[in-house]
Amino acid sequence: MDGYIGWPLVLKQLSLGNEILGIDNFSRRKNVEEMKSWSAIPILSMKERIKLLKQDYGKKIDFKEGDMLNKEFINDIVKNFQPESIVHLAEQPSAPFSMIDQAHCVYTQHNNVIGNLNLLYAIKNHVPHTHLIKLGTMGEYGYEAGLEITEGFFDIEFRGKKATIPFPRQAGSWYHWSKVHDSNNIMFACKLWGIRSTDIMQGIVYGTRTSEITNEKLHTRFDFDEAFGTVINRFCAQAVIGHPITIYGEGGQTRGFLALIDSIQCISILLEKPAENHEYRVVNQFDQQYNVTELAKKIKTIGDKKGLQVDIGSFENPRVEKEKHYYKADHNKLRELGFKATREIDDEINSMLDDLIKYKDRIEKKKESIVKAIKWRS
Ligand code: USQ
Repeated sequence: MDGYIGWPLVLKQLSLGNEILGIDNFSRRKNVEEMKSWSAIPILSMKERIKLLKQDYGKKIDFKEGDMLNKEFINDIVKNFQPESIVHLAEQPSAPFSMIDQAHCVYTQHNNVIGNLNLLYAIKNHVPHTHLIKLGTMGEYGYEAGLEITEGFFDIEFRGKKATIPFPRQAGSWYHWSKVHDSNNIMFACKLWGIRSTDIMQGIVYGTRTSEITNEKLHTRFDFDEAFGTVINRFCAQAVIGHPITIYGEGGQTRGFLALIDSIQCISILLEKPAENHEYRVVNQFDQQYNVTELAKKIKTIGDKKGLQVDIGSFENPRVEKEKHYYKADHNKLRELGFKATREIDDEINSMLDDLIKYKDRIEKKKESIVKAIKWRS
């Protein structure tokens, strides 16, 4: 509940009148510290956050510190709270972090895959009808095949036989593979035990604001270091301190993107409209697609108008990836369930830059964390 998406999701769900039990082991704060960085926008401690929420929501909000790797902890929580839905965001989310070395690779896959298995068993044992919403990633499909990407499954005719099978996964980092392993495990658990789950293939989320973030105390974290800052957020932080925008290689890498407020909207829709009993449902969750150079140019145009004098740089690509590729992915299911994007990317970049300018000093102080050159092949 302490992460970039978890916190604003809790705010949204409380505002809708739902009762929430949040858990976290604070690994995100620790791992960002390991990168010698911090959230550009200051955030309260969990103790302060809960105190604040209790003023408005009383017993509707509770929090327990604990680790998904502790199977007794997760079993007890699920058994005692008897949740109607579980949103599982508790994973190590950074591809570069997982590529640092063997220890970071193993930490990421152990944390993500075993934590997810512990949760699946807790659901099977105590709340078999609960709807599990699990955050996966568009990166599970990968960007190599040069084919259109469907939502989870596709129809195939092979040697005279027809079948519907999972869309091939070709992830590009140890982190992205951990999400593939999770997806396979969830799909199998749905078949084996008849539990129900929505596996979200989410694109890259950006932004600082949601409707419920109405004052500084309610801000969510905002990372910009090489491991935990994702591309638009990072580029905006760079623009604010006059650091050249770090385009890797040719800059033709294309991804699906979604504003933070719309990511929260999508998860809220999925909570309201759960998968059927026994169903393993996959949704592709993003709004628009852009390549990295298009994003840098947008940020330059908007930043220059604010007098930031944004410089677009070209950096040797530390990753192993295609720098130019075909990209077309279906993303119809959430729209069919009622999702409508509420933000234009230019407006969001504009408000993000305004929010970050206030914390320019904090970004400056940790600017060494922007380029750490975590080489994926070394
Ligand atoms: N990139 C740059 N310069 C930078 C940072 C990134 O050119 O300074 C490029 C990367 O080379 C890459 C693209 O931008 O081609 C996206 O990088 P990213 O760090 O924003 O995103 P990624 O590593 O794919 O991972 C992020 C989140 C992850 C989520 C995923 C969604 O960290 O949790 O699963 O986005 S997706 O990319 O759709 O798989």
